[in-house]
Amino acid sequence: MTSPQVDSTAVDAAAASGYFAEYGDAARALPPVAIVVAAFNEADVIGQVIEALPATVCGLKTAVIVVSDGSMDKTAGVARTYGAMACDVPVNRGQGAALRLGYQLAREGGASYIVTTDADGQYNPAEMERVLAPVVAGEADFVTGSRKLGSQETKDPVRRLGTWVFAVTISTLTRQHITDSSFGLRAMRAGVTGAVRLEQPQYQSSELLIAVLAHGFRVAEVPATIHKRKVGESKKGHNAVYGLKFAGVVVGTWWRERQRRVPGSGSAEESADGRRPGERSAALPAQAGEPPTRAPDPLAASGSGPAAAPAAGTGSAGGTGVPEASTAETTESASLDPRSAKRK
Ligand SMILES: Nc1nc2c(ncn2[C@@H]2O[C@H](COP(=O)(O)OP(=O)(O)OP(=O)(O)O)[C@@H](O)[C@H]2O)c(=O)[nH]1
Ligand SMILES: [Mg+2]
Repeated sequence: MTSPQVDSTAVDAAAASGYFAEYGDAARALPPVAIVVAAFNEADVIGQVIEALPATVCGLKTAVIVVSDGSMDKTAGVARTYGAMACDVPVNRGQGAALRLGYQLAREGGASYIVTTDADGQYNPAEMERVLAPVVAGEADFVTGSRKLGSQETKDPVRRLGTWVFAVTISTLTRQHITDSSFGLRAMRAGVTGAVRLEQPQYQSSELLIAVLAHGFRVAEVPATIHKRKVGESKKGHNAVYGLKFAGVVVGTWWRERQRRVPGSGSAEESADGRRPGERSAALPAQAGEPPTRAPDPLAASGSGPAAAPAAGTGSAGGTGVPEASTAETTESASLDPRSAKRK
C-alpha cells in the first residue's frame, strides 16, 4: 500500500526537518555507523529488533534511524522507546522511499557507514560485523549479505527459485557475479547512497544493487542468514505480485543505467560524483570523521572479473579475516537473540 502521487521532495523535507528538530545534536553528530531501518506497521516486532541491534560494529559506535511512513500502529513510538531515532513520515510511500530518506538523514548526520536491516526480524544482527568489515577495511564500497552463500529458512520453492532467477538475471545483465539481489542486511560507505540514482518507492533492493554496480563501486557478497518473518505479513504482496514488480525494477534499472552511456561514443556519461558507468572505482573520498581505511585491493577495483567475487564460495570477504559463516540453518531465535551484541 503506497501513495506514489505525493510530492516526495516536500514530504522528505518536512519529515527531515521534524526529525532534526526532535533529535537535535544527536541526529546531527551521528557515530560512524548509522543502522537504517524502514518500518511499516511493525509495532509488534520492532522493539525486539532494535533491542538486539549492536551498540558497536567493527569497533565503531552505532545509531539507529527508523523511518516509518504512514504506519497505522505505534511503530515510530515503539522505536523511540527502544532507543532509536524515529523519522515518522505522515504518508505511506514504500520501503524504497523510506530507505532513501534514511540514507539522507544518515549522510546529513555525518555517518561514515550505513548498515541496513529490516524491521521484521528476518536478519541476524550478529552478522552485521561480517557485512560491514570489508567496507571498514577499505576493500569494498558496498557489501550485501547472501542467502545463497549462507542460509535461508524458507522452504517455499517459488521464493527460492525467484531469488536464483533474479541473481542469474542481474549477473547476466551487469556481467558481475551476484548470488542474491534482495538481501536486506547490507553495508556501504555512506557516500555511495548519495552518488547513485534511487527512485523506486517500494521494491528498492535491485535498483540499489544494479545502480551501485553500474557506477563501478566495489561490491562484495558475504554469507548471511535470512529467517522467515515471525510477526505480521509481507508488505509487498504475495509471490506473483512481488516477483512481477521486482522483475520490472531489475529490467527498468538496468536499462536506465545503460542509457547513461553516451550513444556511439564508446564512452560513458559521468555521474554526479564524476564516476562513469561500469568504471571500477577507487574508494570514495573519506568523509570528515571517517576512520582511515586500508588501500583498496587493486584486484577488487580493477574492473575485470566479477565484482562480487571476494566472498563467493570462500566464506570470507577478500581476505579480511571476516569470520566464516555457518551454513547450518540457524534457529528462529538467533536473529532476535538479545544476548548477541545487545544494544543496551
Ligand atoms: N517505511 C516503510 N517500510 C516498509 C514499507 N513496506 C515494507 N517496509 C519495511 O521494509 C522491510 C521489508 O519489508 P517486507 O514486507 O518484510 O518485505 P520483504 O522482507 O522483502 O519480503 P518478505 O520475505 O515477504 O518479508 C520491513 O522492515 C518492512 O516494515 C513501507 O511502505 N514503508
Ligand atoms: Mg520481510
